[in-house]
Amino acid sequence: MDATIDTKTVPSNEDRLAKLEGMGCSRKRYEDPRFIQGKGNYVDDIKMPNMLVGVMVRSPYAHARIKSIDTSKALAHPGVYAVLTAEDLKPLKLHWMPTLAGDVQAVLADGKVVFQNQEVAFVVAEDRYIAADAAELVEVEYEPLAVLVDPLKAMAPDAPTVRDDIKDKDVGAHGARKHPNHIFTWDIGDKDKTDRAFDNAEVTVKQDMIYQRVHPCPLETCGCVASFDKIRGDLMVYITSQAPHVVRTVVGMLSSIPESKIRIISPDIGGGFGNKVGIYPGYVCAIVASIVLGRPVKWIESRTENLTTTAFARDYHMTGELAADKDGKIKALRVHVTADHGAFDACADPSKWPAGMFHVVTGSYDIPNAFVSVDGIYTNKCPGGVSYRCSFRVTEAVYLIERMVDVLAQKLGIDKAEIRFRNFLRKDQFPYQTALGLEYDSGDYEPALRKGLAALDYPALRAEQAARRADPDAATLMGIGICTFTEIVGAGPSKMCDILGIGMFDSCEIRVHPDGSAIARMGTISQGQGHQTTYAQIIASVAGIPASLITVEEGDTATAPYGLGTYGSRSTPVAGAAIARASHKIREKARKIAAHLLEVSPDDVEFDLDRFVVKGAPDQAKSIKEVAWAAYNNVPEGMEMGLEAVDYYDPPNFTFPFGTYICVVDVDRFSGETKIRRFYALDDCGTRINPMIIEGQVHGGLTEGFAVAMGQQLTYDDAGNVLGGTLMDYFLPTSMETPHWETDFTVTPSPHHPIGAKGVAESPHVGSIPCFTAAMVDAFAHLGVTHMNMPHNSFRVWQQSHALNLDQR
Ligand code: MCN
Ligand code: CUN
Repeated sequence: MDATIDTKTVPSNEDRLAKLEGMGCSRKRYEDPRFIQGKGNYVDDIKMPNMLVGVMVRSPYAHARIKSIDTSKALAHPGVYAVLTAEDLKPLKLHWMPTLAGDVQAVLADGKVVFQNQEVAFVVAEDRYIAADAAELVEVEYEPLAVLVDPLKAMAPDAPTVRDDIKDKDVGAHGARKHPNHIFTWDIGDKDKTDRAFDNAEVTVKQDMIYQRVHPCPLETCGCVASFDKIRGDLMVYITSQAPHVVRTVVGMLSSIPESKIRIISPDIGGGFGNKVGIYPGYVCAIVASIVLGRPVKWIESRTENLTTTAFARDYHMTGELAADKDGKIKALRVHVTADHGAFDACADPSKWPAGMFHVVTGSYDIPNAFVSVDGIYTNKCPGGVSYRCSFRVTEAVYLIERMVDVLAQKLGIDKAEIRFRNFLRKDQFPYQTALGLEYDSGDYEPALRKGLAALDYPALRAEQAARRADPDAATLMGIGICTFTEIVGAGPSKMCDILGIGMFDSCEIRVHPDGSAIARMGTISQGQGHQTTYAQIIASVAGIPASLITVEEGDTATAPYGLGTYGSRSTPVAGAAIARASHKIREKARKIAAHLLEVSPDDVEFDLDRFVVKGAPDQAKSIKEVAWAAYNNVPEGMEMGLEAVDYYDPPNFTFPFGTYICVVDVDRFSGETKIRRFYALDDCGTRINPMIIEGQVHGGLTEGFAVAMGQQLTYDDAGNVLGGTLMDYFLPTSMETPHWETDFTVTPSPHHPIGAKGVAESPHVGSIPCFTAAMVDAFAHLGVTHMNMPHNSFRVWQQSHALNLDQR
């Protein structure tokens, strides 16, 4: 089969095209009626007969030795069925579990606790209230230890040791360890060549920046309902997972139950944003409790548990350096990162990449030399996660390069748009090998930036800004931020990306029924992205079956083909390709059946939207509906009956969506209050399947970007207490705070994807955050400010104004 499927169809018949609702159509979301009416089916909606509920006992200390745990009072409480501690899990060898990053993590604290709210015991009772009351009765005696919260101090000789269990191991999953709190050093690029380019450079710039610790905040927290059938030996788990098949494999590994006897179901998921990729102790405890008690056990996190114990993101302490000539042409990039991974390295990255896809850090620019070094560090903070609407550390990478380009422009006095034009990769350079070993598939950056500058009348904005700056009495400062990012999504080629040894392919299975309707199943799982709507559109365009007649089902490992799940905007680049190819297989079989019915050779039959037509004889045709019926009673001699297809797609490369974002802010110089005057987001994700869903994804991603840039931060005090464990303290923007978004697009198809599509869902998050910072810094740039760390909340901005004496009326 050709790598590229020709889906250019002649809109010969508008009605038929409209009925198909194929690619390019803003089909209304099939999911919305159930979500809008509160008819979704989330994990906490699942109620099973005889179900018990588990609640975690958690550590108030960030670092402490456990001297004793007394569970007797809790066990004596009426309605309590079990209290699990590490001692109970030891005989099952389940008190520790492997992490996706090659480390181990305590399921329940074994001897000491290493972060605040760490899981210490699991109380199982008749209902949640009883379990919560009994959890209070578990008596744990702690001996507090010195706490390590600052990753920059972690490698000091006298730093407290976070991980006693591995303190003497001098090799970890990613190579040599230099200190008991050191996880890995990951280097990429040519250090000597890069150093030489710096030595010989006309200009160099250097900037430290902190990408603060944040947390994705899905409306639904994490949870599961585990149900073990003692008679049949079957385990069924309803779970909030972005990767149900991976969960099945991991549960199989941990429990020794064959995967054929494990069924993992991710029902409706109330947002994921990377929070639901990892495997958490609560899941393991609920499963163990169900196996031990022979009854279904539910575990659902509270909001605070979610914010403080599952899946942090960022916490990157970065130093960037650029070497350039006097005209601003970049010659080299050098980066060092200290990455705070918390107490266990439970980051959900493809196995071989301890810093994810951070090496996309050369961005949209032609940078001949680059070297990156990342040190992963243990601290007394929550482990896990890493992703938050970001394809594995891309957010950090884009932030760094976009900030550095601005810093260089400022040093040279070159306009920030102009310096980008001087360094952009040109269209004819694709496919482009970056200095850090990636091959960008396609891109066309210059027209995107030109379109953005024109849409906002950039020269007029700069003129207004200059006038504002010249006025000593102006109450507000004005800043213009530009971000011209390149994303990397679609993990990924199995030769580069795996999870626990399983290549990161994805899958699609389509069955066409006799009446011409169809069911399609994929290895991905929607958490709000609208896959049931858009996947059907791909099938409609390629196989000619109206989208409204296609049922899309995901998330049940008993029915869906194996897939690696939905995160890293991989669904369209990977599963989307499998869908197109499976649809194409359906179409080719249908063509043969049609030719048989029309008594001509298959070569003489053309596909036309939803039917097959004899070339040169348009009145001789068979609709896909007629062909579907024939597939079950009248197929050519020797052909198998039925009309179905399966495709497992291992992508040859990632896809590289890109965009131009421009932000205009007005900052009150006396109070620091900031208004986002305009935010323009141009995204290029190749072939667009559903423009309305893309716009919704962009709005959501921009809103999360706004949240991170302007307010979100998980702060820890010196004792390791999390400050910001509730939504009173942790900023979650509502429609009241959220600015108005202006969206735009260009289309540069991916040359290797069967329908030319790239992912889009994370681009707005990745691209907007540096854009907000750029705008904030730009407001103060004429005063020599080159960088401001996030979050840019009023207080911090006021501090900035204050330091510059701007708040003195
Ligand atoms: N799409 C399209 N045309 C394209 C690309 C995408 O029409 N060229 C459509 C897709 O068909 C799909 C949606 O846009 O319906 C997103 O597709 P894609 O970019 O492939 O991303 P995924 O489906 O893999 O979604 C994952 C991504 C991630 S990683 C995070 S984080 C995030 C995001 O999706 N979490 C979300 N968007 C979210 N949206 C909601 N509502 N909830 C979340 O938890
Ligand atoms: Cu990166 S957060 Mo999304 O991959 O689920």
